Amino acid sequence: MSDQEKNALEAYDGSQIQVLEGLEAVRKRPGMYIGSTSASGLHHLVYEIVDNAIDEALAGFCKHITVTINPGNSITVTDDGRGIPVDIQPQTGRPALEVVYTVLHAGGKFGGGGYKVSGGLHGVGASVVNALSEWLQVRVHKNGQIYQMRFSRGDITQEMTVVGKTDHTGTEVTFQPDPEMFDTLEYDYEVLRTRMREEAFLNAGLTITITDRREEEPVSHTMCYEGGIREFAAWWNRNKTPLHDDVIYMSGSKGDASAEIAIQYNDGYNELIQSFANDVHTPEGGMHETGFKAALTRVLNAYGVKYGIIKGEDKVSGEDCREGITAIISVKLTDAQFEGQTKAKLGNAYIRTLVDSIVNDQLSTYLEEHPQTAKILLDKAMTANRAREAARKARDSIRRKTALGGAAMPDKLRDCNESDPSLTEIYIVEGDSAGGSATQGRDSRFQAILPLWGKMLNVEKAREDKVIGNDKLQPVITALGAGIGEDFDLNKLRYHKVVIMADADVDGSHIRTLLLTFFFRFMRPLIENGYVYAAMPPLFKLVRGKTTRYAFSEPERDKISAELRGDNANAKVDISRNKGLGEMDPHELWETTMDPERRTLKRITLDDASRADEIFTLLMGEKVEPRREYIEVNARKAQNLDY
Ligand code: 1YM
Repeated sequence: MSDQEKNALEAYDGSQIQVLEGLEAVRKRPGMYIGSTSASGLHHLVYEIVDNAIDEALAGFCKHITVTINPGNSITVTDDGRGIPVDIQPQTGRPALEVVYTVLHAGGKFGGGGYKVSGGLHGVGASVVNALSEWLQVRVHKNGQIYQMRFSRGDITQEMTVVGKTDHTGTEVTFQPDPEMFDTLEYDYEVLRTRMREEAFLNAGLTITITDRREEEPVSHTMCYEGGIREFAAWWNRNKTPLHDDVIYMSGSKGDASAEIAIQYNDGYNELIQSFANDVHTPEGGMHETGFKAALTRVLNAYGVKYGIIKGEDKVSGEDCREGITAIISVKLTDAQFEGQTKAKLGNAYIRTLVDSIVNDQLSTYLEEHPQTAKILLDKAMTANRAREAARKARDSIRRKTALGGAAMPDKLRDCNESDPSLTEIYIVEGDSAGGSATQGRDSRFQAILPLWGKMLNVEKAREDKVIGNDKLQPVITALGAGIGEDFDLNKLRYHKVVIMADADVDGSHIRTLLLTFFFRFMRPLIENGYVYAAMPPLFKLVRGKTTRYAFSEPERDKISAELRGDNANAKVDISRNKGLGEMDPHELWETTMDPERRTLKRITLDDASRADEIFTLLMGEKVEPRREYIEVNARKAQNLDY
């Protein structure tokens, strides 16, 4: 920032605040302002307050932000910036601090003359949090004084008052979300930590400390990344094997807009592009991603042709160029337009041109200066290209076989009679003996059984052509009937419930993980549309006399045991731990695990695909150390592996 700009910012005081709307609107329709009143809305409150502190950091005045979850789930956010202005705002005759917290859309963000960059999507700010808080207290350290103000549900309960002296500047906000407004009041430390980590990566040099004080022993993490998004890209690859040591970093700006890009390839086959606009994640992509992809493909092809690596017609596709890529794209702009279903896509067309030209120029230069890395990337793209060709042939052959008719169904499949997919289920069962019980126990009108056995291919390490050709997975692909990879077509799916039935032991969780990895990588719409389930066999069987009951957890076991005893405390209740699916007789398996009236099915969701990618990579990838660490840390949870 130039000195002139700094002076302009310092001169900016309460006078620029604009008054737009009342706060009752927020309490009437909270969803309009924070998306929802579920857990996501609850967490959103924190982001709103933190956004203001981050803006202060972007303006160059704040170095350290803290976020604390207090006992009782109130939240405290502090920063060491200039402190919210406390002078009287001429338009309203009220202190600026009061206006910021009581008037909707108040704040420099909307005047255009204040901060250069704003979150756009999130700009609704402090007053919204105030309106939705049972109580809120803000303290401003400024001019050697501590100014304090308190509110309840948006109404002032304490006018701005000087409560003490101070030797520094900054803002401290504590709020208690209003139980009348939210479905849940329980903050999730990991959710907040993930978001704060992201903010720390996106704002190089900013320190963020997050602390959970709800338990006797506080938990705390301090994050500061001098390398910014370079470190972010390396962090995503931390459990993978990078193909080049240094992260490729590019940046540039035009007018008010700026962009940074960081790239590091790994030896895997997946594409991970995380893009942000004004620190807001844009999972649906948009113009910044489009510009990036176009330039990446162009530059790699141009380099390949120039040095005779790519010949004539053998150009590599965009997908080939992105195999194994981890890329972070972060753009900042004053007039961000968020589009799409969830407002998670950046629409400003000039950003495409900006990112394209940065990548075009700087990646070309990088490749010229790093011929070894250039060769690795070109080789990777060309191998991807050949594999894609092989996969296409393999898919074609599957398609031809399927087109020839029913003969193509796998031998092991015990199909059902019903043919309307919306009414049918397929149980993919671990092991032949469990498969046998399931086949006998099922309702063959609508339930199909496909047994799988033995050690399966680790799909994390295999390309699509290998996966299609694999003798364990081919029956799954054929039975589901919807193809694989880019050919995958939900309309052709033969069963609308795909149930993975495996034991609750280590082998079971291994096969479950393998299948889920496979679905995640090659049939993602299956998970996204909620067609995949895990069967939940009971953990305990309780018998008293002629009565048999099943329990799915230890607390439930104890509860049922007490129920069976009734008034008779000494009655004998036989409790056994279920050993495995294979040891249940067909009737038992039906009763406890397959009967739609009585079973528990757990739907597998992927509300955060990148997190799933992380866990899959950790569990399935090549590095042993992080996997062991993960298993150790999650040893307690591992008993019922949770996706
Ligand atoms: C823990 C939350 O809100 N920090 C914060 C907010 C502001 C300022 C500094 C600030 C901004 C400006 C000048 C300016 C805000 N000020 C306003 C408004 N932390 C937190 N720190 N001086 C201080 O915009 O130029 C809104 S937010 F509108 F009053 F200027």
